[in-house]
Amino acid sequence: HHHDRRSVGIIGAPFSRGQSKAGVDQGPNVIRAAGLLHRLEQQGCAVKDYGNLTFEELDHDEPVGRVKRVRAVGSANQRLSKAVQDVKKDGHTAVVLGGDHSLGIGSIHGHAMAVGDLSVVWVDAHADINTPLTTPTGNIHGQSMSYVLRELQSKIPVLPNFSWLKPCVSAKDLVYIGLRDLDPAEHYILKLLGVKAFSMSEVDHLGVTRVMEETCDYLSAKVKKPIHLSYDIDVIDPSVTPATGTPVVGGLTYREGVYITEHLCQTGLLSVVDMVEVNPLRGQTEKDVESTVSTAVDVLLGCFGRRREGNHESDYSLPEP
Ligand code: 4U7
Ligand code: MN
Ligand code: MN
Ligand code: MN
Repeated sequence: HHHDRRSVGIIGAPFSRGQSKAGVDQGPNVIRAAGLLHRLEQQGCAVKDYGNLTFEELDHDEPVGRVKRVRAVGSANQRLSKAVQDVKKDGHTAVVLGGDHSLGIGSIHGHAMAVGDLSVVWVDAHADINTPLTTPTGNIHGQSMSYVLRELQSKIPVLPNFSWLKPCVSAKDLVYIGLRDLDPAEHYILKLLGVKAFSMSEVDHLGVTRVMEETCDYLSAKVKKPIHLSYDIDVIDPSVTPATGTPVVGGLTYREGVYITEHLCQTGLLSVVDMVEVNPLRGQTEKDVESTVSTAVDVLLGCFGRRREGNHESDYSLPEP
């Protein structure tokens, strides 16, 4: 099983306006420079690079209530949504290289427009489910899930450049893994909606193996929907992936971080994968950046069949002397 040639469509989304630190827009290029495409091909994938999206610069983008750079984020996500729809129509598993996590909005929306109902696995130190009215920072990368959840629509005000967005995810189809830094409103929302969440306490208690078994059991209890994996590199401990905008101590080990994608790959349901919040300007040293980027690449390779036991092509044969 799983030795079919997977086809992967890569979208670079060098976008940073969902937060305020410089450098996260260099994510797509540093992840490519670390050899992602070549290594995917080496492990038997057919890879098509759709290149980097370009985003419009807006001169007037004043805060709307607390929410910062809302017009830029709205217009960028509309473009990303279209790009994800195109890649899905071409028949690929899509990989979105961020960029900040506000990109989750357009990526999930485009995915849902292309395939219909889907499951979301949000792997992150943070829940990114503040509403525009609860956000302590105004940064949209901490609000993405509230924009796409059907159950929260009555709590989301009308925002400029977001009229294209239709809520497209049900709370029962969402699972969080790795949480350890939630604002009170976010914690309240998770309890209110009964969202399935494996915080770092659950990872400690159950171990990552049972967390992944329970995640997949929960998501495929009724019908097997395509899975949208949104992977924020800050879920992994900052001792391993320090080059990110909002590091939080007490995160996943490298091994747990990679195990998550190895396990999700086995479901055969991975349909879109976001890799976000890699910021090469946030590392203290060259080594910090290298460790962060190479971990992001390994996490992505795990989505497409890389196994730590080793891999070989199904038609492999030993050379005859
Ligand atoms: B990330 C925060 F207040 N919750 O809303 C917020 F702590 O995409 C952080 O997960 C959000 O990195 C972090 O701004 C967004 C804050
Ligand atoms: Mn096999
Ligand atoms: Mn995030
Ligand atoms: Mn985060």
